[in-house]
Amino acid sequence: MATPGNSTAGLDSSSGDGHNFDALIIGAGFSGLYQLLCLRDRLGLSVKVLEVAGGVGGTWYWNRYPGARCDSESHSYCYTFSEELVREWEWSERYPGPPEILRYLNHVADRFDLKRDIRFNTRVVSAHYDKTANLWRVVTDTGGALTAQFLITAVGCLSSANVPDIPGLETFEGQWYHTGRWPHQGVDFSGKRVGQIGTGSTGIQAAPVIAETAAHLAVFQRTANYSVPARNGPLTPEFQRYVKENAAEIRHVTQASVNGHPWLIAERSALETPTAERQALYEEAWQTGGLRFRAMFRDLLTDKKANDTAAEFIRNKIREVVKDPATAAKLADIDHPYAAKRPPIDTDYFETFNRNNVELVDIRSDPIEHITPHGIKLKSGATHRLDIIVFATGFDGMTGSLLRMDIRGRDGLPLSQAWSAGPRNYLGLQVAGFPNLFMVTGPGSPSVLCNMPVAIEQHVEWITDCIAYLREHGLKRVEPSEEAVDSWVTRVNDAASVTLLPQAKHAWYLGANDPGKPRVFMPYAGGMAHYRKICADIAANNYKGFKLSA
Ligand code: N01
Repeated sequence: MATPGNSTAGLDSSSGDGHNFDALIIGAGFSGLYQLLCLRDRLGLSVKVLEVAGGVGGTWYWNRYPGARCDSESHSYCYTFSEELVREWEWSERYPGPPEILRYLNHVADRFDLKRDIRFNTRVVSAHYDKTANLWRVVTDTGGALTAQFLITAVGCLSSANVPDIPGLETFEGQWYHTGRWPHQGVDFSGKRVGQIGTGSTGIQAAPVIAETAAHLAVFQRTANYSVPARNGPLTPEFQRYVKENAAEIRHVTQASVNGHPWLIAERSALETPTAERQALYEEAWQTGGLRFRAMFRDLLTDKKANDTAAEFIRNKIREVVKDPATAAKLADIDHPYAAKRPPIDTDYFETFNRNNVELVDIRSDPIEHITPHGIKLKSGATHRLDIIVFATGFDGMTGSLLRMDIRGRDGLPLSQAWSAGPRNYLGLQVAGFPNLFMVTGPGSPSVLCNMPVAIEQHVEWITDCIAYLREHGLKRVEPSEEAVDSWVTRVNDAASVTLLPQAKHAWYLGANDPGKPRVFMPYAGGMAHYRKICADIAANNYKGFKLSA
């Protein structure tokens, strides 16, 4: 990590005079805030963050839908770069909800005096690389034109809401909302007939809470999904003390683990464990709750037969919980391996279907034909009268927010063209032909397969060190070679292919929820700890695979 106070500001022409900066960062969520702190306070650069929202928080600024809650455990869903910060912040629940995460991020922003360098309510429209000046020229929707030597996208992996193109939506006379753009004043469901489309992590969190006040809730399910109880609750004083006293050990485990969680994947094999013992272990994990379920056996994501044991355990739980056998059968009719799609965790999701005011609508067998002024009509002709439609239909994941900006590299090459066959980059960090552009948790990095703050800290620190290295060596440009990109793309494909992850053909990991998107497995599935080592080795090897120039 670069040393604090190692200021090299002003080596370039940028002066931070309001238009020209050493670095511009897009986004003020977990990534953008920490990137600002590192570049400004550790390297002494002039930096500005451009953020479309009216406050810090990134994904948590927008995702305030009913039941929203992080499914990483709070004591690991935070920064670890400052021991004081870890010591002074107290999480109240096992899984933090948006209000608590937003309080935390505002606390961080205030504590490190970050807000003065963030321009809120400012959307980046375009970012073009000027080869002659070696600058990024950035235009915003507020009319501003800014330049910087370095451009860092900290736009999150799940920021571009995906509202499906269902005919007739414009004729709907009720209200409709996407969970990822939830109104900050909330939505009153009381007395309303609500239709929720989507049963991913979001829909599974939202349905039980919507059902509490809606007159009627119809959940439109295209793909049945696994879920394990979250078992949220207040943290005990003993646990809070444990977190403070063992902060270093917790950090060590999150960094050593495959998914950045504060536990390691067990070394035992599901197939080699006797049936009764295996069932007992699943039952124990079910009672404990949360994503730890996935970590019970080492082979759940690499061996279909091993995975089947977990899948069948969860299907049996669904059949046990849901009283109506026909509804239970539809909920348990899951067509992909467990955890091949992002595994949701829930609070009373399956129990919700035992309520009199909740109905499961199977749109796999009877798809939505169109939206009418008063509801949803299915292919069979069946209609569902609705006052409110909730789209829990996910995001244009990983590449959506990047491609929606008009980013152009050397000689005007649009990023959309460079990525026409899918995201091609080196380490998920840099794209050939786009000098000095860095992506925090971009496609090709572990990102969404990891507890995000762990992935973010690693990326931000790597980028910071790389920029420090350039400056220390009098270098002005960094970009990957085509060969390095080719070999990384192969490595990303190979890492996915030895897992069951690509078997979920409709997962957003593959871009499958967007009809126009190339089908490429986007995150790096080789594990966060392994990825961390690859990045560190490349840096130690004078940034092997990158072209550095004066
Ligand atoms: O989105 P999704 P999400 N007609 O894409 C359905 C993170 N997250 O917002 O599977 C009908 O997973 C789609 O059906 P199908 C987490 O990484 C984190 O739930 O494509 N249905 C699916 O059921 C997660 O993975 C937390 O057949 C349509 C659903 O909509 C990611 O966000 C909490 C449709 C979309 O599921 C995205 O989750 C929540 C259509 N045209 C989310 N289009 C944390 O706690 C889509 N669907 C950190």
